[in-house]
Amino acid sequence: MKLKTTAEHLVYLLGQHGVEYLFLNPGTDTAPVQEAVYALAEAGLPAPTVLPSTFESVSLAAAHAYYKMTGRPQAVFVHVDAGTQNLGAQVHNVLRDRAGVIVIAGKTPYGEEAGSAGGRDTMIQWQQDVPDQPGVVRGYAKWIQEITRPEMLDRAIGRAVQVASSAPAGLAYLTVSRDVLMDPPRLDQSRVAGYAVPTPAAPDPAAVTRIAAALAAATTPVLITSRAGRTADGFAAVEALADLAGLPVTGRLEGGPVNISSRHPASLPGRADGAAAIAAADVLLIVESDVPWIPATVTLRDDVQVFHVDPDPAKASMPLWSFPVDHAVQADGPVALAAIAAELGRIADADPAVAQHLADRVAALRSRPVAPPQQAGSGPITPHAVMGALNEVIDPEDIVVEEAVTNSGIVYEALERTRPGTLAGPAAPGLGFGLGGSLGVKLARPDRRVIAITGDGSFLFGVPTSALMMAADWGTPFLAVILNNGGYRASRLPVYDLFPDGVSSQRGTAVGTRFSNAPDYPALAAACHAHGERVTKADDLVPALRRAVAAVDAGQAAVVECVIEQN
Ligand SMILES: Cc1ncc(C[n+]2csc(CCOP(=O)(O)OP(=O)(O)O)c2C)c(N)n1
Ligand SMILES: [Mg+2]
Repeated sequence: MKLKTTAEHLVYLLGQHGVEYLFLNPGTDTAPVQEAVYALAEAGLPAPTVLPSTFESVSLAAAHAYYKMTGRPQAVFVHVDAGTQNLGAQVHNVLRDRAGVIVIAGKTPYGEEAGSAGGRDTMIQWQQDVPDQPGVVRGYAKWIQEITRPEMLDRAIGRAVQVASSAPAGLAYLTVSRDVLMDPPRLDQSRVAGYAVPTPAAPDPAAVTRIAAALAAATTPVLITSRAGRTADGFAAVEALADLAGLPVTGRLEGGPVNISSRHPASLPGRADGAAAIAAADVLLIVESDVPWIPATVTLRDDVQVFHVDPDPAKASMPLWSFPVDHAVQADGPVALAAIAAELGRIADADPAVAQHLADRVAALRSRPVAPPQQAGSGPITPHAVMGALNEVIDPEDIVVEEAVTNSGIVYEALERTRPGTLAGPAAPGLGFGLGGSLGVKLARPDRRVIAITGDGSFLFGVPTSALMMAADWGTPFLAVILNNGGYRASRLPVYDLFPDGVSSQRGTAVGTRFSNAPDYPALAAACHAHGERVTKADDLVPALRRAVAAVDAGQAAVVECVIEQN
């Protein structure tokens, strides 16, 4: 194998470590990498597919979403400190959603003498030399490394993939200067094998027995989970335990996965229903939920037993985290849930009284009234009407990327999502995930239709010009449904809450929260090669969405602006 530069070795190694996509925002620092991509192709050597990006936060959201769908970290190459800064709030989302991604940033060259290969040759290379480039992501990255010598490369890339993928998964940040990328590669001791990613942790058997026994004896147990449904196995385990134990399931996270079918009798998607069930619970089983309830609004029973299962139950990345926990178990949520269900099944098999008790709880859950699916209806458009129209137009297997902010609750209550893996939001509040996230989902699941449901503010945070351009470039069309309420409702309501008699309440508005010069969204879509629609009446939702879906199915991105109440 003939590799001429460390850059060629780097790109080659990424592929050898299972990285399928390299999202690239090039700059002066990436010249050796750009040449490497063509050189490897010319030599017929395998390498990741390079996807050109025109905004870094969009590529990071795509890599984040790709990890959510596949469990495989991808690489985002950004330009020195400036490109790292443009990753923006998406580094927060990666941390909080435990997404494995590798960010590689160029570092300004060290060499400045004449003839230094890759050394400094423009003024900006002094300007790019900042005291602490990794400091930009230090509060969010799981692991940081600079590749200072060609012989480090194997270890750096192997470790980056290993660390990014290990639970809790996260951001691995590598920097490498252009002169190191130009160095001859060190292939003599190259090793790809031996960077095993730990398998998901199984729970301590004694803890499983204790939790199963508590569930067997409980009267009003509740399962709180925000992300156990992140895998198909986890989704199955949640439903199996709910079916066996008559266990209501709450704790859904805005932008989180489908943990339980919206048609399942144990599903409690409403915040108020969830809070009431938690307050009445004698046993709380928290599985992979960072914020199981809001302490200011829920008072637990004095005799409640709280079990907490998480790959990282100490949550050291959250300085203030003081939810009361009686028994903490370090384990993968889906694995633990399956083990708990199996153990509870054994207890019930051995004790008819327990079996009867569980059957009674299941019967009580099944007797709860389940509302019929939401429909579009007619009249002015409400967020409920949009969900009703989507219920009619989209397929159960379509994947919805949710970033609906103040309408997020309505998405979970009114949009039917019955299958695992059909919801994929950021699961964290750094706005701007929706569009890039949809690109990543579509890359990972080219056979599925992808639908982003975003607020108008979130749509703009998603850098739509870049994201729609990238959808056309990458061949990853998606539908963006904008819930246009004329601005930032989420930033207005807290002003009214804190100052019910304040000036803002009296004026019926709050500074900085209404868009008076919003773009013409269908025109914006058209300018970016996408199909665009504006809908103002509920009756028109279904036909407009059908036209948009047809465009997406034919390979074009689409934007449907739904004009809803500006309250
Ligand atoms: C990157 C980023 N900037 C600012 C915020 C603060 N913020 C939270 S919600 C919100 C408004 C979102 O507007 P929109 O998507 O239209 O949803 P709406 O509130 O109208 O439902 C803002 C600005 C944030 N979460 N993330
Ligand atoms: Mg809005």
